[in-house]
Amino acid sequence: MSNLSRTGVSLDGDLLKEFDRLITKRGYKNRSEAVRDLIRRALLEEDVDSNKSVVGTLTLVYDHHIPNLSEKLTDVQHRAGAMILAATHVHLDHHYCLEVIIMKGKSRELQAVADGILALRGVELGKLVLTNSGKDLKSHTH
Ligand code: NI
Repeated sequence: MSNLSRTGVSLDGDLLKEFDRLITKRGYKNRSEAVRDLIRRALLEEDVDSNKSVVGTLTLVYDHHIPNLSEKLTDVQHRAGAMILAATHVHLDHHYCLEVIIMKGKSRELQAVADGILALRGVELGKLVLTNSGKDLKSHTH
């Protein structure tokens, strides 16, 4: 980590107690790391709301016996073109498939692709997680 700056924060005692309880529960070793993560998350949300390029993983579970669903899923991904970086498919059981699709692009475009996929009949569960490369928000100390 370069350019390490220190800052102090005034907090109500009860609020600090609640915060300590939360960070212990989440497994943070110290307050600094927890505060850094909260700041990163807030900054990322800002990015995600903007027109900046982000990466996203869409996880979905679907029933591959639904007619044409596999073809539709493939079509959507071909139409998304270069936004789709990779996709992994796991056959969960006789009916269900799990797919994780890794995408890169503007957040609203990724959201649109995800919405299109999640709206297909037979897609039972799905969640899009957006993040960024971490370039602007260095999270590693090594
Ligand atoms: Ni499958």
